[in-house]
Amino acid sequence: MKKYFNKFISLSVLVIVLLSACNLGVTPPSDEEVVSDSPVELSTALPPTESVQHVMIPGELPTNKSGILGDHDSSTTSNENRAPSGDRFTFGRYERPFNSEAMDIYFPYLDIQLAEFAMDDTWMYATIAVKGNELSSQSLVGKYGFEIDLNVNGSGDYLIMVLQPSSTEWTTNNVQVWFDENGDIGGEVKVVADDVPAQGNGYETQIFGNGQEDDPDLAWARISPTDPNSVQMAVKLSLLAGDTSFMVGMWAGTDDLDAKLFDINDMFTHEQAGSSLKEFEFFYPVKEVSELDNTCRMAIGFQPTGNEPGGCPVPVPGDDSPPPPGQSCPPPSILYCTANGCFCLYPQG
Ligand SMILES: [Ca+2]
Ligand SMILES: [Ca+2]
Ligand SMILES: [Ca+2]
Ligand SMILES: [Ca+2]
Repeated sequence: MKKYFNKFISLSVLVIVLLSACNLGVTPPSDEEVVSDSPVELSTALPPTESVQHVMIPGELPTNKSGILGDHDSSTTSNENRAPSGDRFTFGRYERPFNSEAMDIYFPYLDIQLAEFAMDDTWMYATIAVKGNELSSQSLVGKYGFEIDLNVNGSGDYLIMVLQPSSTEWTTNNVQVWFDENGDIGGEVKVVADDVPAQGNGYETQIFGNGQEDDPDLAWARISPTDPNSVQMAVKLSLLAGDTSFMVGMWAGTDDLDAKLFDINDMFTHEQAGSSLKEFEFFYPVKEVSELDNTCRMAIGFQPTGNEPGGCPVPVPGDDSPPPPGQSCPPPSILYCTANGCFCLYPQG
């Protein structure tokens, strides 16, 4: 039913666009423009009609967040050509905002510092704040996105991505939504690297950003008007088809952040991918998987136990992780806020 409704809306928009185009066609030229009165020339001078008529545009983000999550700051150890922690290929966790092999170039615009998720009646909003460049302002020339695991089984269902956001106005330009229609993401063992690299096709179905979407208003992105190092994405809640409890993990990267390469740790071996941690001496440095950062997945709409596949750990009852003073945690711990409050997560293992 919803599908037909969307089709109806799309058709209506098309009709409106066509009508607008017709109106343009019969608008009398202004006095200065009377060069030719040939109707043939007038019709060939029509502007292209492929620009999309948007009906719904996101506004400001809700102040109430459904989840807040810190991520490791690789700038603290970048002069040693390594990440401080948070890079565990086997478990699908990445902290490698560095170039391949030498790891002597650190990309602050790929280093996630804080991720936030929020919802209102119409939209879900994901915010990714990356490391600021202390020497100069920087362009966010990476890809930024988030994965949604609807049934909390560790296998991502949707990937929303924006490529090189450059505007502080909401735009659908360079925004993509991908779906894993055949459900093969995660391979044999969800989240965890498979023993034998899988031959899956990742998020193979693009449902937005290819010019053939049912809903031209489904997904948007902008750079935060108040923070040049924050990317904001807004996607209609209708994508979730009524689901209210799910997992969300955030990503930043370049070539290796590719819808078809999910899960990345099933497409490469650990040897091929390398590691950004010198403690993993057999795998250091990063090799075929580089210029990449992600977060653990935060629980949205429910209180996590910490056992959700790919989910962020949570303190066990009785654990006295101190509540973060003023929403910041002492390194190397990171902040995690769920429906039940905030705590500091310390690196495990
Ligand atoms: Ca990370
Ligand atoms: Ca990071
Ligand atoms: Ca797997
Ligand atoms: Ca697939």
